[in-house]
Amino acid sequence: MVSFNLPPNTNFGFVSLCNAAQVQVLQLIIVPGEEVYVFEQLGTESVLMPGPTAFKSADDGVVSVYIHSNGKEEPIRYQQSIIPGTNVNYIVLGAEDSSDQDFNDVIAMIYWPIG
Ligand SMILES: [Ca+2]
Repeated sequence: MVSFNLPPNTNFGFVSLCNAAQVQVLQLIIVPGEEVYVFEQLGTESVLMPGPTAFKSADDGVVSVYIHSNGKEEPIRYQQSIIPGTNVNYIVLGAEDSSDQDFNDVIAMIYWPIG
């Protein structure tokens, strides 16, 4: 699981895609135990993991992503930046479900602002 510090009470966008031979399950956690969104999909060719694409961060701004497949948590690597010359913040992350270390089994993006 990885956690990110977004600005509090801010609308943000989210999208996830899978490239894996095993079902991928992603939890987007905004308030642990209270506000958790689950995305689940199987697909090897950048298949959209269907679900909502707009959310709002909570009072603490912390947003966490937990990804698992076959009951095993996946390691996640990510990069956070701002599109140069704008105020568009983005986080792109990749997760690995087995041993080939391509880290594309789930690719997801969080970005803000939206609207
Ligand atoms: Ca892989």
